[in-house]
Amino acid sequence: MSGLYSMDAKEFDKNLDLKNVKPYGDTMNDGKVQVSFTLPVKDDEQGIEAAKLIAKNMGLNDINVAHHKMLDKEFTFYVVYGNLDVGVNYEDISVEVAQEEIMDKHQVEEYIKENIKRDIVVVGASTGTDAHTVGIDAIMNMKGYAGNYGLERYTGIEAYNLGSQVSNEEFIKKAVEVKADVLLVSQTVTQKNIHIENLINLVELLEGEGLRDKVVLICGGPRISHELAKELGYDAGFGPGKFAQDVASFAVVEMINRKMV
Ligand code: B12
Repeated sequence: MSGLYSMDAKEFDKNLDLKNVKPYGDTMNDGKVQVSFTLPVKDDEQGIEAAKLIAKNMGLNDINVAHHKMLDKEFTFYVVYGNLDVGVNYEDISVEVAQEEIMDKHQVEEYIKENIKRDIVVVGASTGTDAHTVGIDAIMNMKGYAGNYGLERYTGIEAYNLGSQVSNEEFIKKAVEVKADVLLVSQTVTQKNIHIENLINLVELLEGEGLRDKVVLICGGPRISHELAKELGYDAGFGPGKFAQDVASFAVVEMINRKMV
């Protein structure tokens, strides 16, 4: 065979360089990415060209608008493929995580029994104007999420899930009433940074009432990272792909570290 068909797989770059990691598409270091976005323009040739230029401004080469679909008369959705030439130094990256060692449900229950020696009280809610309940339910509800039981099922945890659109004042009132050890706040809507304002407001109210140091304060949601949570005055933050055992592992160890028992 000759030409294109005789190309040997060995000709492709196979070298993984962790000091310059690039997206992987078909072969190592090809830098292939897919991005999608909406432009407030008509779905026509001019719009497609605009989408290509946007991708170019993002630093992509070899650009291909793979899909364009009218959402409304003046709005179009684009899916664009391209190559990225620049990589990142993976070895230089360090990320602070809430808890290095995650216990499973059984281990958390044993930890509470052996170290805390009483039930711990957890109060959670989706606070402020936020109506999204699925995140806090995933962490707290008996049936849990994606095969991971929620805190309500844990022996040694007394869990109160207040639901959504709970004001910070109501949230604190319930926490005081049930003598909460751990507060869990879920925030999903981030438009105009509304989640930041609401999360900060809760910390300020807790500080005002002299309660901040008496609880383990944790937030979570699709745009929450541990780093952001710490910045806002929380003890920990959890984003997508985190489950009850992640939160519980952090909370029980934090209670012991802070001598809250
Ligand atoms: C379902 C849904 C709704 C439902 C909610 C119903 C309900 N009972 O929850 C309804 C229709 C009510 C709704 C309304 C709105 N929604 Co909505 N919604 C969604 C949708 C489709 C799914 C969210 C979800 O359930 N995810 C599944 C859960 C399991 O994931 P999660 O929340 O990330 O939770 C995980 C982690 O983040 C973490 N976690 C979450 N919370 C917590 C808390 C703690 C303590 C811890 C430790 C961990 C943790 O653990 C979970 C499990 O791993 C998303 C789009 C999407 N596909 O994500 C939009 C989305 C969240 N909604 C959005 C918007 C804009 C709205 C509205 C403003 C729309 C409008 N203009 O009216 C309103 C807001 C209403 C309000 N006042 O809050 C935007 C948010 C954009 C943004 N970043 O701000 C999204 C992203 C859609 C989009 N692409 O525009 N929505």
